[in-house]
Amino acid sequence: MYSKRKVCIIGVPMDLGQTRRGVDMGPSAIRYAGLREKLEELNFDVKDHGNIYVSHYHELEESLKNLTAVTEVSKALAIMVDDVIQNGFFPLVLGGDHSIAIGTIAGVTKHYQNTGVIWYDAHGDLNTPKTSPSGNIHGMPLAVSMGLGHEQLTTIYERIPKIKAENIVIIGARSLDKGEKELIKEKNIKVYTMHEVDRLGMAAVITETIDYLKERVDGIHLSLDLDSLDPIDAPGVGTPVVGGLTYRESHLAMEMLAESGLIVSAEFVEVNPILDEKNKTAEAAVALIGSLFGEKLL
Ligand code: B3U
Ligand code: MN
Ligand code: MN
Repeated sequence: MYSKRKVCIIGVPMDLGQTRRGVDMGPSAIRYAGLREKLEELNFDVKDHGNIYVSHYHELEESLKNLTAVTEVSKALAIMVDDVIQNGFFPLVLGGDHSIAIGTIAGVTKHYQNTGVIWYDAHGDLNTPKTSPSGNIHGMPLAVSMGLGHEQLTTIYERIPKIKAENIVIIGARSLDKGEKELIKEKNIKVYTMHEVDRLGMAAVITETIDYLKERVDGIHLSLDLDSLDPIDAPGVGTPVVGGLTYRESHLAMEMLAESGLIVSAEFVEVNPILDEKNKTAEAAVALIGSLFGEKLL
């Protein structure tokens, strides 16, 4: 497990990276599901920084929705994450939609030369304004972190790119747009789609992921989109995609990542309580966070 037993929770009530309202309540739902208690049970020293301020003003730009507001929040989040790491805490960021990863990764990569990223998601989030079918920034954060996309987003916290293509592993993908598929091939990004998860099994996927990344990186950020899970296990997300990862295999993934000791930061995103069934998705997030922080069944 992590040498640091200190975790700092940062909520980002962001819903401007996509068009379905309600995901801004994600941080509250995850806290309500018992996040702090879970971490304290596991003997972590827990601090909760509260939420980053997100405005409710929606711009009506066509190509890149709410660019100004998303940029502002990303900058504020980057500063907060940077500060939290500086103070010796593990940053645990709660979304909010997945556009928040732009800020989280900007803050984390300040502290590592070669950050690895595990992108646990039904989607690739590798669109650029040119390839995006929606103009929604939550479909772009991984591309932005690779230095691709709108300058205003790629230049946050100066370092461009923040993440190298060879330091990324995507797990659970099953809804990739044409431009995303082309980018994956062009940059040779390592992706375990549902096909590979089914063929190899999650244990082998995580073993391979760790072996692949540990050679090249000095820390791994986990970016977990709850829509990676099957909608049966996580109904409260904005863009559910059938045929997803199960609750069980996701727990196994988190347990194996905990054992690796390589995860240095994490975010759990896209929980939308309005679309949820009795806080099931937020509860799944807390349970998975427990496993990521070393909770064992026995
Ligand atoms: N790839 C699509 C849809 C999408 C991306 N991320 C989510 N949905 N959650 C897009 O709009 O870029
Ligand atoms: Mn996503
Ligand atoms: Mn997704």
